[in-house]
Amino acid sequence: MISLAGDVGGLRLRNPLMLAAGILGTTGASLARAGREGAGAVVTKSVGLTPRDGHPGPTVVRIGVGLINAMGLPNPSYLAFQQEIDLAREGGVPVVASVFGSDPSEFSQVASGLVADAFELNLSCPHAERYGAEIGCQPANVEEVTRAVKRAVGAPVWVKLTPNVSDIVGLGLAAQQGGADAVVAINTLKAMAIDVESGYPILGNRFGGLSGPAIKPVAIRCVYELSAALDIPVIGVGGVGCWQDAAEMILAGASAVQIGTALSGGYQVFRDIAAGLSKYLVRKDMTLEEMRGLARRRS
Ligand code: RRO
Repeated sequence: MISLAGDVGGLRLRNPLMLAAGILGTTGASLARAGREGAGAVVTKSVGLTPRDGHPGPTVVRIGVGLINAMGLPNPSYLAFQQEIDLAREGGVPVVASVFGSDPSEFSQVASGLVADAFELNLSCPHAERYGAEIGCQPANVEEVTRAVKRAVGAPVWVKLTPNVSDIVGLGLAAQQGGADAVVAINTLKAMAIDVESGYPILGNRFGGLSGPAIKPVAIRCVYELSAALDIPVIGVGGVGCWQDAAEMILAGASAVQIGTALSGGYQVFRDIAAGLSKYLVRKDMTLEEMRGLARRRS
């Protein structure tokens, strides 16, 4: 089988497929299992300074084209999370800690309090007051937070960007300027669902983040624009469920691909996508490197 191994954002990966943040990323056991089942790296659920219960339920609603979640950053705090990262390492692949905070100093305190193979800065959760996209929609904030965490930790720093802006490239350039080793695009799209019988919004938080097949074209567009403008790698995420979706991301310019909502179909998705990509590369007589960004060169 053709090799899918490569270097991405400061990490050596056996394949470019990762478990996305927020999906099966709360326990070391489920993260380790993703590694054993074929992921090239795993990203934890986002953790912050203090424990949070998250938003009131319902926190997830399935709609025809994906899921809308409003979990609300539930987490046990970074102080209780190192043991899960250590357990996750038993999966045999790099473990990326997703961290959030309300300002550069909170982000730095959380990241420097954890030992992980890399950090993914959540500057993009679409529905949490004082966190995520509320600060991450301003390029100056993205740059400042990135620079502070880069100073505070020795490991690679990735920045996960929000698509809920008119100019995601401006955010990517800010992350790059702040010293990011990669950007991750995209987090969920701000969304809402209403129950027509009761007339009530379905989610406890009313608003949530849309993921799954519906957002893939938005993610592809963002990866395409970002990879054309940035010198650092772009890691694509959003609606990838099969090898063709992953191939589309890579053709748009992604150096790696994260998989989230599709895990509802089981961990097998990693091996299925890796096998499909390998066969595609053989059929096209191409390397992964040659495939990356091909759609840009053909436009
Ligand atoms: O916890 C959440 O509700 C959540 C997060 Br941190 C995020 O980054 N994206 C999302 O859709 N939900």
